[in-house]
Amino acid sequence: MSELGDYNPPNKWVWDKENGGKFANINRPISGSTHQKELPLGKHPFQLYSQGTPNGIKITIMLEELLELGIKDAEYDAWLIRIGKGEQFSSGFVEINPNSKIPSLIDNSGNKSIKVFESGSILIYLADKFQNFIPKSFDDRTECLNWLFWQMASAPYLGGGFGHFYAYAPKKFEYPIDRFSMEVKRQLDVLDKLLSDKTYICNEEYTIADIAIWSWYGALVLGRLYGAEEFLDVKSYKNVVKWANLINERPAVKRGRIVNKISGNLDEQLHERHDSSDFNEKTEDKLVK
Ligand SMILES: N[C@@H](CCC(=O)N[C@@H](CS)C(=O)NCC(=O)O)C(=O)O
Repeated sequence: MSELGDYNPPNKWVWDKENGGKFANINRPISGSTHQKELPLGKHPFQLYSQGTPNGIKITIMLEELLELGIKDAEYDAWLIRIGKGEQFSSGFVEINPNSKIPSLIDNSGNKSIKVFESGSILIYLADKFQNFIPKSFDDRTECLNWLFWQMASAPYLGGGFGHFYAYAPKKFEYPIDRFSMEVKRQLDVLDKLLSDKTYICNEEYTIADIAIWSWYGALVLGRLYGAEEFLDVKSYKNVVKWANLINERPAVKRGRIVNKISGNLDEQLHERHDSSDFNEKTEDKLVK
């Protein structure tokens, strides 16, 4: 790999398998499965195949929020897909999501299985199905979806751009870190201004837009992403911090954010969730090795 500034792109790009970086062993320029393996199947209506990343926890938070409301039909099995080990490239996973990204969901509650992938699509699917966490009026629903899609579009800057170059790239390069810090701080400023006169993203109603944005920007300002609190001066976005702390206290969020999580403190990891009682038995023995 060349130093920054030394690279002259060849006429045709070729795949360098040894290019280093945290995800070099799983990144490939081709789609499809790498190995034959069926996905496990549990007893609940929803089968979630995921890892507790910011995109993954959007769904476990949403399902826990629905269960918190007493909606038993939202019961789910959360199976761990270790993306660092390439489990998203199994034949079973690719069958539900040809794009090989977590989270992916199967709804087995009806006559036929429904496959749902892309975290934003899954959130809308669950919100529409259970008529919760999405505004009822068309105008308010549109505003909620504006912000949900804003988040979907911002994640590649925060995660794929800033997070990748600040935390994961094999070397620190000023140019990309600078470019993506600028954009992430601009997005934090957008949120800070938005939240200056409202409790939640869409006024006084807690919605899937809050769930999606909290999972990324909430985690960032609470110091849980990339160790970048000081670098990005996250505390200066006071309205975002206040909103993030408010959502952090929700019981469903406390549960949902640890499901399928395999990093951090052991008491904040529940590798798989098949029953509400799993949260009480969160011991080392329950961790999937
Ligand atoms: N837009 C997708 C992005 C999903 C995504 O990037 N998932 C990451 C983890 S957060 C993943 O599965 N990475 C594995 C890989 O890239 O091979 C969504 O929101 O569902």
